[in-house]
Amino acid sequence: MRKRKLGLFGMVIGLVLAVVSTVGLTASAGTAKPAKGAGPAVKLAGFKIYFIPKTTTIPVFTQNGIGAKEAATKLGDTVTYNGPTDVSGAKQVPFIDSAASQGYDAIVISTPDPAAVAPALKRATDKGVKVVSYDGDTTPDARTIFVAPTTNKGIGAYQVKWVASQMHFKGQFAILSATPTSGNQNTWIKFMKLELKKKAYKNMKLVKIAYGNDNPTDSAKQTQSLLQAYPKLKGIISPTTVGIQAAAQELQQEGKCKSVALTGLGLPNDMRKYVKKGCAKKFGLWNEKDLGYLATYVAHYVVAKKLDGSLGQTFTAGRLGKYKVVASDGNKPVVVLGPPLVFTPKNIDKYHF
Ligand code: RAM
Repeated sequence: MRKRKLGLFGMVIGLVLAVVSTVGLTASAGTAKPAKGAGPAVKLAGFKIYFIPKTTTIPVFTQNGIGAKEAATKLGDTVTYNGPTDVSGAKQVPFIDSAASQGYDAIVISTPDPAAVAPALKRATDKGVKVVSYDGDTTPDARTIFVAPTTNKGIGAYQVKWVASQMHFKGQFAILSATPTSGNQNTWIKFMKLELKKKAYKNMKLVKIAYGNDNPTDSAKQTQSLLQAYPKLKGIISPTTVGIQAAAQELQQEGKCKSVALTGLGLPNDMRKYVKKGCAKKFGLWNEKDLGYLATYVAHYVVAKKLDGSLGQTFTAGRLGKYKVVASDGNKPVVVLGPPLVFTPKNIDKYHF
């Protein structure tokens, strides 16, 4: 989480950046001149970062890529944004291998399948590439730091609270997730189940966890099946921007927006028309541009050897301010972007992403 005070480390980073800007470093010339008799030149910027989303076809990741490029411009680095058109860990592997063989300094990755990408990430690490995961984490041994959008516990608990208040703490509800291997969704679901143990939810029953694979067609089909199999269904939590949008469309088509409460994680631009029709009254997300921006700053500092995953290290991520490397909800080392944004019919028009 952010910390207010600028510590010694932040000042050192500030000094380094000041040096970088005074010597006018560009993306291709980020090398500080060594003093006479000193060791080899230390690269301060001009890093090549390969940014690999779960897929290039989901707007969330486009936003992450925009934020990543903004950060790179600020830092004097370059970002290549590329990934598969399917949501598949196996299909991310060629992108990881190509980053490693082309001499990239760092890979920033969100994966739908941690086990599928871990061997390739370790191969890349062996070649000297630094790995930072964000959004969809890898296995901890395959990356230096994970950049989380918000705390897992928080996002799990919020989604349960949002659905509960709309279904008056009573009745059956289901979860429509992404792929069954998706680490971020699985972790959030784990924390939803923890929240559900509280007394307040004793009259609510989670009847099914369905998987729409972060694919619009699969997600729509899974929503249809849920509505057929559970005619008394009172709520759906969809912790994926693809799932929640497909579920909203389906509920609207079936005329069930009033009887089935829908919540989860969605993009305001995807959800606006459904919110206006009363098909989603409260859901959340975070600023996806900022998430890509923060992950790129973390990758930069890892390559620059300013961050190594030690807990307690602090750094300044440009316009976002100061952050700290922490242990969060049983995972470490993690940098957490911040609390989620909550969208309602009242505020949805303030958000345009
Ligand atoms: C989808 C993806 C992504 C997740 C969001 C909430 O876009 O699964 O990983 O963070 O939903």
